[in-house]
Amino acid sequence: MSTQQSLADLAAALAAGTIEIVDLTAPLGPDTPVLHLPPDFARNTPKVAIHRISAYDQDGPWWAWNWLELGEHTGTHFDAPSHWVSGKDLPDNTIDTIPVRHFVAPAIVIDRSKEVAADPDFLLTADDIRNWEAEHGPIPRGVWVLLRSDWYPRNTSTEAFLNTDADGPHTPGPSVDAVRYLVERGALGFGNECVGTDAGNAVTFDPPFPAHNLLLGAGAYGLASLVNLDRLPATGALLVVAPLKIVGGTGSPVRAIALVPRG
Ligand code: 23J
Ligand code: MN
Repeated sequence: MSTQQSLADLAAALAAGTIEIVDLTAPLGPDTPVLHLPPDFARNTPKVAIHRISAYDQDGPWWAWNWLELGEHTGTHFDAPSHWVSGKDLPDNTIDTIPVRHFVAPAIVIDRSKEVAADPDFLLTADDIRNWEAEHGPIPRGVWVLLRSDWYPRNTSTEAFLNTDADGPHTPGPSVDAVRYLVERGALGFGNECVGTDAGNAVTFDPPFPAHNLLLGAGAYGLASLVNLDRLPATGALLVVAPLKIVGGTGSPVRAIALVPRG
């Protein structure tokens, strides 16, 4: 089959609905939960603000438009390698220099929603990933590895989403050995439904924040605050995640979508 035919077949399947497009993006607005770092690190991202410039009024009789106050690491977003000190000297490490071909890539989904329902501190281990591979086959290089936790319905409440008590935040993520294994397998990146790629208590890990430290340090990427992972198959989805081309940016909100075969 010619590559031209492949693309024509894709367009036909999209038109016929045999390939569905699933939105993996949370609404981006004043209610979007943002990360609160531990008190030692007092500077945090502000909440999203959407400022009206005009709305068919005296400031613009024929047009409506807004300007945004928006952190790079806000809502459904992409972590570039330059976000972490471990990735600061890598080539093409800022959000505007990442090769565009990395914005279209397959995804595999590891479902630990039952375990997370029983334990919000759940950590995905390397053995979990190896067990997934025993069932579904080896994870190819250059694919997104997504942790389905069914955490995303909590994103309508900052309190439920961050799930913080006196001991800190309780949200699921990868263990250090899981992240090491993903790097070894050549993953394009890791995606989580929570506010960041790392688990809530990852500041206590060795190294701290392993999904940030080890993946970004290896030139891989992160995706945070994903939604609708329960609508993806374990294998076979194709992700399109296009960040803004922020000059020197360390990350960006994205509109993340998945192409999923149906029927
Ligand atoms: C800065 C420091 C720690 C973390 C994060 C950012 C994120 O989760 C992020 O959005 O990259 S854990
Ligand atoms: Mn981030």
